[in-house]
Amino acid sequence: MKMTFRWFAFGHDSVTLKQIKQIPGMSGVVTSILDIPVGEVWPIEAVTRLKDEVSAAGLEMEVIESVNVHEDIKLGLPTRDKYIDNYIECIKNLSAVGVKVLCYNFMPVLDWARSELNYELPDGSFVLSYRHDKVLNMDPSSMADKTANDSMGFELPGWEPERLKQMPQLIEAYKNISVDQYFENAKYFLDAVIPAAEKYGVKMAIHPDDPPWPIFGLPRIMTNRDNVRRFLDLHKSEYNGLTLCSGSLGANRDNDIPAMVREFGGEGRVHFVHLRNVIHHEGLDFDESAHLSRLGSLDMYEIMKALVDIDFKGYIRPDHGRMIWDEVARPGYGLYDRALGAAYLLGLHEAIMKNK
Ligand code: DNO
Repeated sequence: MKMTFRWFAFGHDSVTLKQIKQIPGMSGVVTSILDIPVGEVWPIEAVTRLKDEVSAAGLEMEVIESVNVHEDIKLGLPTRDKYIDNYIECIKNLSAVGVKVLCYNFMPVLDWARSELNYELPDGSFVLSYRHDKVLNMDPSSMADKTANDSMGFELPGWEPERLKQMPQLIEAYKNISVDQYFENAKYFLDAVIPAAEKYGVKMAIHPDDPPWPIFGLPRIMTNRDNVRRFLDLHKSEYNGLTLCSGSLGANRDNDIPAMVREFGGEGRVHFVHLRNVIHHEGLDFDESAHLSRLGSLDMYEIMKALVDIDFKGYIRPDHGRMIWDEVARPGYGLYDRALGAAYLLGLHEAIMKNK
């Protein structure tokens, strides 16, 4: 497996490629182009520029996270075909510069959701946290301003201002879309895109819904083992795969992450793994935490063990870190705690390998 690090290109990150290169065991970065509006083609020139910048730093760029899916595709509107064609063009251009895995999500309107971006843990670090009641009481129309205030001036992936401004109308547009219809819309997308992914050698890896339960009455489908199975069965191909995110799926204490690694990874359908820990509280509430098993509710050893047992050959990355040592960075994506997370995960990996 290859250890990677998420990096926001073209001036969108406080972390530099030089710093990432110095983290022990890093093979490459997972990146994207945030400036291109969702639904448009990523031009070959921009993609090549990105690849050249990453290569010059001595790092690989084999995973992209994300090329977002236009809402018209998710809503199943007649205009979707144009956006699907553009999506395929993106896959083609990314393949031309050596991209092997494309992480994306099929969450309606919102990407991930939290009630706080800077919640203070007892150790004085700051993390993303989720209080279900607070999220339910959030006013979608004020989210753009709140997020801009809380995110230290960084644009958050999945919370782009242009997306947030349309939130109330978009939520309304989904009112009559059932979960079954939503799966149908996903199937239409997959049936068009997966043959192209096969042709260009880019494995699609859908990210689970974060958190993995419905919010704002929106249909959310990537939430548990059965729904992941249903999604992967919509189009049976190795190229219709999964980004297994321990923290997203793991927010629901009923989700057994090592079992999912064994089932879906064992079938060759997991191409990318996000590794982070969460602390479960009452009901659906949770906080993100440091990566160590004993500091959260997930057993990271068991997850890594499952990856070793299935001989996982894909990419992993330490997901969201705490904000520590007074770092000022994009919430969840500072340098220090993710670097500590990577070192810890590689340590687990080495120990498990030596005990095999
Ligand atoms: C948040 C991320 C997500 C993820 C997308 C993938 O930190 O895990 O924004 O990148 O859902 O499409």
